Amino acid sequence: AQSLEKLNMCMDAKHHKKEPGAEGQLYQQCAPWKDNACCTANTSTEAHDDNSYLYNFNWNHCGVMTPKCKKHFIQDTCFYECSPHLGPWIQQVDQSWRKERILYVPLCQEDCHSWWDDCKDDFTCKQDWHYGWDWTTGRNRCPAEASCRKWTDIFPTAQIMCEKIWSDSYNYTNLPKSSGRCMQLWFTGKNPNEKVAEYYLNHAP
Ligand code: FOL
Repeated sequence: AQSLEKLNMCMDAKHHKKEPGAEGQLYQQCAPWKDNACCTANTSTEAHDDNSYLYNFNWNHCGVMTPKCKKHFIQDTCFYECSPHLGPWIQQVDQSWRKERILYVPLCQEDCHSWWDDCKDDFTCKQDWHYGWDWTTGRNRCPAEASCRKWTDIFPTAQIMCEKIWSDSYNYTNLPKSSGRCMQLWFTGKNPNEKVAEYYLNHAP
């Protein structure tokens, strides 16, 4: 039972619900999770807002992020906040803003590559977006020692971006969506990640 619970649970983090469940409506890109979600409708709306209160995070820290790039960060936010099937990858952490995090979630290759492809003409100043920002204005700015550079200077490959941007939340894989053995940020219809979580729960490392 202890293990079965991992197939349908929410992490103990900043905005997650205690237990997953249906939400009548979730906003735009978060809508695929509406039948079973760890995010509230409010969180799903905020996920789409440039000046969101979720983390006060500023995507436009090196000039305005292009819409085609931003849509992947919105999708990542929906995935992170709404997914009820991350149990196999949830770890305890000692952080001021959350008690649990995800670590090494196997990400489908298409989702990682399309994310990097759509962002590769953008700019950023840091590889790890979890740590080391200047928060003196209340929103993250590049610290003095980190100047804005081309995306590809900071993230030479899709793998480096997907793994490093959220300090190893994701594990890069060569697995296609069709394998059923990787997690999808983008889907329509029934959530395909439930079966993937079930697979990894029964094939624990
Ligand atoms: N998406 C995914 N896939 N995994 C995540 O872990 C994740 N996390 C966030 C958003 N999307 C995610 C949350 N992002 C800070 C920075 C980013 C952030 C949350 C918090 C922040 O306050 N950083 C401080 C250090 C805070 C601390 O650890 O005490 C900093 O130094 O910049």
